Amino acid sequence: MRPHAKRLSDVIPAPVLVVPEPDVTFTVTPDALARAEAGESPAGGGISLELSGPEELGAEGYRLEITASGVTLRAAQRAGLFWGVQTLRQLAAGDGVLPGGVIEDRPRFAYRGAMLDLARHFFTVDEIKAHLDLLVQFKINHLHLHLTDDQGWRLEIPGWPRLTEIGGGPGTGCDGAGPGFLTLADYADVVAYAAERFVTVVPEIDMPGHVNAALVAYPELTADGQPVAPRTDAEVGYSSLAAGKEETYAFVETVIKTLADATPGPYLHLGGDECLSMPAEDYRAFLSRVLPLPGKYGKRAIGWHEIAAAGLPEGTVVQYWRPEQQDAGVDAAVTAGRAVIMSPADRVYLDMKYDADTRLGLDWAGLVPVRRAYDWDPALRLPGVTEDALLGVAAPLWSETLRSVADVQFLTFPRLPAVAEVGWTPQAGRDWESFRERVALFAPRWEAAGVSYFRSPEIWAA
Ligand code: TNX
Repeated sequence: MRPHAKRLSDVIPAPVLVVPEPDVTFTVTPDALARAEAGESPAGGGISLELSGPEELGAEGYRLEITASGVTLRAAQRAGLFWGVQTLRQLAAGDGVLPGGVIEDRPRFAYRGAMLDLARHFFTVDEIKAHLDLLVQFKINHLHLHLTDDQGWRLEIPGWPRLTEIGGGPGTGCDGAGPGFLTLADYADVVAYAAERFVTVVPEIDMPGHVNAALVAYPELTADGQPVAPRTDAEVGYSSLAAGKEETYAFVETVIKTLADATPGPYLHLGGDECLSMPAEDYRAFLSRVLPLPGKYGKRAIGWHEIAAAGLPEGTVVQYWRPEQQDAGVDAAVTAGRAVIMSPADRVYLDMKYDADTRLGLDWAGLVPVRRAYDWDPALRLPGVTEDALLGVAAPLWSETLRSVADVQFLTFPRLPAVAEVGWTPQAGRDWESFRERVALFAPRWEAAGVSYFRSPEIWAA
């Protein structure tokens, strides 16, 4: 692509309002930016942070003014200042020169999420933090951790030590890749690190399906009390908790209470997907007892959209994912007042291959090139599920085929920036050609930072 002078609009996600002031620039230092990011006021170096209005830009909005004599960043809340600094960082990339003018910005949706699957392959605290640092640059504000599945159980639960002794095993594949688990202290460390960056951690314990690791650790949780074998393959849908056993509910309540106590954020994700080995009435009976538990401990339940088959307590959030299930009762949940997170696999699953040659990932929901992740409107995806019902948009990354942080980055970039813009920028302010040009500018930055992004031919000529 032809090199061009920096433009005030070269930001991802695209801001709501950009008014450039031609021929005006201001130069910032990395130091001043770091102080601004830490919320230090005055940040020095000509950057001034003001925690005063504009109220109309909401809890995460900000107003940025760049003149020849300095930068003024205003927001009603500290989160807005933090997102404003992410905008500044993108504009300053390279030489520190900021193009002059005014930006006014606020998100379309309150929930802009990314999910990392620690169960199929474990990632350490440091790896999770480094990943988060890359996500917040695009104003992602929820980090969903998929902590348990058939192949692994990755969170310490006091009183149930075999979960992590046995369930902290290899994950998918028999190459020994990916063992480990988070102690509660590790989890608190991640949660605190995220909170400093205005990111809410959403922990997921998947139930009543995807529980083979728990059943291996505690055979008393199986329907007949018989031991089951550990699994490292990528099959889904074969395991379930026993809906008819009281032990099940004692276990589940301990887990949910542990999670609620450890999680300052408002959400607990209870999974609920792919319970293919459980009769439908057992599934509903299980959920009718379990979905109210987060509320009992002061939290809101989130579940994959299969939970819409059950009665949903007030405050429950439904996360839509399966492309072919256009009519899974999500619209009825919305009519009953429940909120929805949009994660259609054929648009935002970061573990889908980009193209037929992609060496990682899956293709059960089709190929997801960058433009496919970008060019859609979450408010038009499901009949009866319109803008007002949407809490937001989230991009899951399942880790069956992942073995390293480089693998995570390869599937995440540049698709996550596309999804971040879907979640932040008003639909009328989005345009693929514009996104393509803006995301192209990240190649040298990712290269300098050692981020192994996918050099998509949709964006970069071969
Ligand atoms: C479906 S998405 C699953 C996961 C797999 C994923 C792979 C969802 C709620 N369940 O168990 O890892 O497909 O793409």
